[in-house]
Amino acid sequence: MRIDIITIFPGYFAPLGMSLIGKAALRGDVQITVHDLRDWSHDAHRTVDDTPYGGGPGMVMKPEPWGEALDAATAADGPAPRLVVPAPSGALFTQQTAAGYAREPRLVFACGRYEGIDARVVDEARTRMAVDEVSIGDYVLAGGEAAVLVMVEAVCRLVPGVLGNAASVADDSFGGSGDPGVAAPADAGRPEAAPPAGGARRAATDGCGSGMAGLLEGPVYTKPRVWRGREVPPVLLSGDHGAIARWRRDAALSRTAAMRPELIHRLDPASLNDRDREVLSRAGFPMHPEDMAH
Ligand code: 6GU
Repeated sequence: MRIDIITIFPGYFAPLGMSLIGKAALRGDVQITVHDLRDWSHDAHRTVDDTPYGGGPGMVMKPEPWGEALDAATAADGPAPRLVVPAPSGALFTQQTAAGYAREPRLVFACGRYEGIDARVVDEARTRMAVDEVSIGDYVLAGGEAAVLVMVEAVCRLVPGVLGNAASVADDSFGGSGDPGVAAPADAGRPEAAPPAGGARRAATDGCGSGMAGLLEGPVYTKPRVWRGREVPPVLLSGDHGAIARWRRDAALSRTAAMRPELIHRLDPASLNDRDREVLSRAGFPMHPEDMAH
């Protein structure tokens, strides 16, 4: 996978040289290039912003440097990239979005600052490439850079070969959607936009892959068996893989019910067995199928 990032703060992306993604880049599993938007400005001050038409506070990023930067990014050989524009006004970036992006051969991230980028840049880009405007959550950052760091990490760890242990992807909270062996819905990779017809909101996960899809991960333990008087749950030492899997599912259901009750309501009732219903019922969820919103 090839990723280009366009920003006025190239130094912001130094962390991508570290850890998992840094090693993946050294191996050539991902190729990440960071570009300084000011390289496409044409005045001595390297200006990239101007005052907003219609008045108002702050500055707006000028279209000309962005147009030239995107021309350069798309002029490269190979498939047309998908352009990702981080913005708090965008559609929500989810694990499903990350899984879709991980299957793209090329991504270009365009980091806005100030009050945003002149809207004609995205309009014009849409005439020649796929464009997503994406938010990472309901809070406002000072610019797109931190959001792009988050998205690049979420995407790259799903690229085959990047993560040491592919099985751990399927067990993640929101896991399963990253499983490269599992067919994706046709719209995988599109950020969560309007709710699907019928008013039902799509689940945080795509519901495919591991049996834990749609649930948060429960607690994990390592040696020593007793630490400061606290024992590891004995079932984890039992060697009974069925009992361990069941314990982990109980823990995931309880944690999800406590932390993210809305995720319980998005579960497919058909994916729940009697034991699941018992656990959820103890966590305060009446789990008769007819009670469940889906
Ligand atoms: Cl993608 N950008 C900015 N500036 N703020 C955000 C965001 C993005 N996602 C959440 N807040």
